[in-house]
Amino acid sequence: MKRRLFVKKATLSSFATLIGTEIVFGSNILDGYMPLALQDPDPFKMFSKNKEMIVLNDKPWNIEAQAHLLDDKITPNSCMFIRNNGLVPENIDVENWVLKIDGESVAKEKTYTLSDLKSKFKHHTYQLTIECGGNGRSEFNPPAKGNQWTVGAVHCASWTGVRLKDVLEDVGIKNNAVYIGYHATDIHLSRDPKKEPISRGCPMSKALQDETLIAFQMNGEDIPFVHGYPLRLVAGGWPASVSGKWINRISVRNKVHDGTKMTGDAYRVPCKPVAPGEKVKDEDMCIIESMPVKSLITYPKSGATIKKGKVLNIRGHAWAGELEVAKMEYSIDYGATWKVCTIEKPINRLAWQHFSASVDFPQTGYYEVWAKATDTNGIAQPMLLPGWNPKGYLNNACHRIAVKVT
Ligand SMILES: Nc1nc2c(c(=O)[nH]1)N[C@H]1C(S)=C(S)[C@@H](COP(=O)(O)O)O[C@H]1N2
Ligand SMILES: [Mo]
Repeated sequence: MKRRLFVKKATLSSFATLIGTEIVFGSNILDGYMPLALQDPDPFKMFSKNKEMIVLNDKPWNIEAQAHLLDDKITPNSCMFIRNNGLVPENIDVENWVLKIDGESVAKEKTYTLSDLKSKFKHHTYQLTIECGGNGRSEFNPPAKGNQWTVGAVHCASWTGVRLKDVLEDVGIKNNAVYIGYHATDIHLSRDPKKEPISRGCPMSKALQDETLIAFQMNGEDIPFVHGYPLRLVAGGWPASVSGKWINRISVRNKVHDGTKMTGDAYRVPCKPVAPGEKVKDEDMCIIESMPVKSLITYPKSGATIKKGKVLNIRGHAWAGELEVAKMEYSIDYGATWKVCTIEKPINRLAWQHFSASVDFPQTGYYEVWAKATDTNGIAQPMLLPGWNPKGYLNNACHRIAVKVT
């Protein structure tokens, strides 16, 4: 009979630490065996996320926040939603990481190491609202396929990096440049190395804005692994899919970038409104650019109770894509009347704005507090679901919370 090889004492004790309790009969465990309790990765531990974050999918990882978790003015990593289209990169080699700038519209392609980027160009820091185009998808009817985001696929962290425009200037761009497209090191779900999970971009006008960065820091530290370490494109106010994570190449194109998820129904909506469920011709679909005006009540958490005669201090954030929020209002009577909230200026362009109000209730009972933002073009959030589209993008309907006055 073959001799049984038991798991080493040190391994056993590290298993016990990870599981958080003694492994009874652990000394009988065979070498090379992994306890079931450790086979299920814990995304909260793995990505340092708040335990109240909601996992929508584990392959790929898609995790959203809840409104009350987004109360901070600058979103911390612990409460930032995760949206992955593929598998996270394996074996990130920072020493040898390069960003290549190529494409039809560069004079001559050029590559930069991380230290080239950091030493050659001026650093800039901006707080940027980055919202998934599919945030709010769960409300659409007929339902749209994809992660059923409710309200938590938005964050506004502080990003530090170099301006894409400074790097492009250093490379030399031809007059016929139309669009940039990013490429990254994450892995297609099929594991086919010839396929990319996503490769999107933006027109030159957006690429050349001051706030469009090739970022290497978030909230003053290295970008967390799952949010794009070591290099991320950030383009605030546009669908978050433009903000490529783990980027190693940017192509300057002489036509609209045609990478994965730039065509068909992906991040495109009918150019003109259509009836729910209607088939839309490919040429009638338009790429989503600036995101619509939207807001979120982050305090209190929905379901709050308050004593009669007390005022309820509410607060939250509002944002409007490339624009600013000009007016913020709330209603406690389902939109029959609106009162104004205080709204702050953004800390910089493309950062969300903070609002607050003191709410009085006339009598005991059940209420809903609704919040409505209006942008500088005078466009307000709709109370009900806006225009249906095949993939359920751009739901900017008013956010609301339930309140009981007792
Ligand atoms: N390389 C790469 N970049 C990516 C994605 C991805 O899957 N791979 N997802 C995009 C989409 S659809 C969104 S909503 C945001 C999510 O960013 P976050 O995970 O940092 O919140 O990243 C974008 N950038
Ligand atoms: Mo997204």
